[in-house]
Amino acid sequence: MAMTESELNEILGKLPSKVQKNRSKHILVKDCSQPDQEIEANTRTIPGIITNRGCAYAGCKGVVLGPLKDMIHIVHGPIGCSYYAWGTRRNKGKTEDPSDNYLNYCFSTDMQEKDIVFGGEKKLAATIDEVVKIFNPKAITVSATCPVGLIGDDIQQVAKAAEARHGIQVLAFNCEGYKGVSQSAGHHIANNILMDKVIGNSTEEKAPKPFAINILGEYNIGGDSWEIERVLKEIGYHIVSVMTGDGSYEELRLAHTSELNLVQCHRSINYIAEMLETKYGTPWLKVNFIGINSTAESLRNMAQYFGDETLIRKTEEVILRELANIQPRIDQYRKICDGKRAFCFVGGSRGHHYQGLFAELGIETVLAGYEFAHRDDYEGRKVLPMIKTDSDSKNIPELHVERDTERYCVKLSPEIAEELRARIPLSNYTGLNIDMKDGSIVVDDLNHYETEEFIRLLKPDIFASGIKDKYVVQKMGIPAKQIHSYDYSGPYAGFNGAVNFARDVSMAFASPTWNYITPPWHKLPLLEGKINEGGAA
Ligand code: CFM
Repeated sequence: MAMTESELNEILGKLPSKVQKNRSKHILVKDCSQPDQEIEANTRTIPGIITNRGCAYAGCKGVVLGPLKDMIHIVHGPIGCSYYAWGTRRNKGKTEDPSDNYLNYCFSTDMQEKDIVFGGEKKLAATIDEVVKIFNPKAITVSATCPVGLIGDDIQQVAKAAEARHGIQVLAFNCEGYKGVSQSAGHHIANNILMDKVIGNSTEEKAPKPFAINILGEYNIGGDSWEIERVLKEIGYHIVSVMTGDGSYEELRLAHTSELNLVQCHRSINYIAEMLETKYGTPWLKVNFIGINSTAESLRNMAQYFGDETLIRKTEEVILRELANIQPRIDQYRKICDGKRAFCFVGGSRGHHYQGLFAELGIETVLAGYEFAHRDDYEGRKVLPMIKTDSDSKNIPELHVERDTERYCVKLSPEIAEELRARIPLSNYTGLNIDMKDGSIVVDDLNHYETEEFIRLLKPDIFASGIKDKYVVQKMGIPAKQIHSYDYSGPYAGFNGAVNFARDVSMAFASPTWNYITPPWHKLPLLEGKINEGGAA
């Protein structure tokens, strides 16, 4: 069931005119006859609107830095910022020596009122010293939360002095929560410093094995990366580093030695991908390891890039065996799922990535979108030159990298590169919009009011989103599939992950719980209000 413009206007019509004007630019009804539908994204949420977005600190420390298991990540700020980020993003990690893995810890300067009044620099320096004394880590990160920027603590200076004292890298990130309009700003801040100070910070010049790759934008949520790596290693790839799921400081330093960079989550890490290409000449390939067909296609594209006959043959062998292994189980679950309709609204990449997996189970995505992605994640990288920078995006320093005079190396001849670009997404991402069906809805920064209204009108069978909105959805009698942290489940990536996802979604449909809930539209009030913009009479 497609949505009409008038139904959309019915939803937006309840809002004050200024808000209506703003929100209408963030929502589109897919019209296949218009190839370049625009959507506004990465702009401020209107104050007062209940958004699902996070903050810059969440994107920097929580998303990009947090999964680096052998570094200690100190949060400089009040304890709440640490506590609520402690273990909630299920980025798993293993180390041979368990004492080299700090993922289960929570390090905070626990700023108090007196630190806000008199400054927190001394406390931060003492925290770094204490951390070194107790744990003796290879490297440390310091992430600033809102008050740090407001009171003007110079964390860069504190980090520099600590580096001199301890002889290890101490990286400071000015990722105060308010630095951008969402966590997206924090991704960019983290990307810049990792690129500037860690990646390539090693004397190694060559990977020890052929087919050396980095996996960018894969965070090992619920073990996703392990399932992807299992297959890649069997095919014959040498994984230099994963950024940053189950990732390590040591591996990151070697990332310049790879021959290809895979990009899973474009939103959070396209900056590093681009900078690696500029500095070392290593192209990146957009992959999607969510969904059976996308996984197979990504593997085939990788083999095409290397163009090695043995690798191509092995890729086909592995795909064939994996498909034979999972297809009977997928077919069983498909019987439960077939014909259902989903909303797929996640942070920055999964709103797109999960649609193929839903389709493989017979589930159609009727509404999708991102909390904080940019226009290129919707419309494709072709819009990059058209994106205007506003004062919020100017807030984040741009890192200008240049070609490394010694290490830059052309990986493909211009003719082969051009020929490949016509066939595979080499250094390109075409975005979410192109894959949406006619009449489906694309919403940027979906808020709670719109969530309820879209559910009431379109009545999806399942709502794939996150922890912030799942209870609202469930109370409306609709199963919610949490695809940020997967609640207690996963992995969902790769071939075996697809079976886990099919099982969990089928369980959600088959649960008798929903029979006990009366959706609110069965008992709606008869009186409806309208906003009186002239004020009360
Ligand atoms: Fe990338 Fe992510 Fe996502 Fe993201 Fe996130 Fe996440 Fe996400 Mo939650 S890095 S943009 S900032 S794929 S934590 S692992 S699920 S919002 S869609």
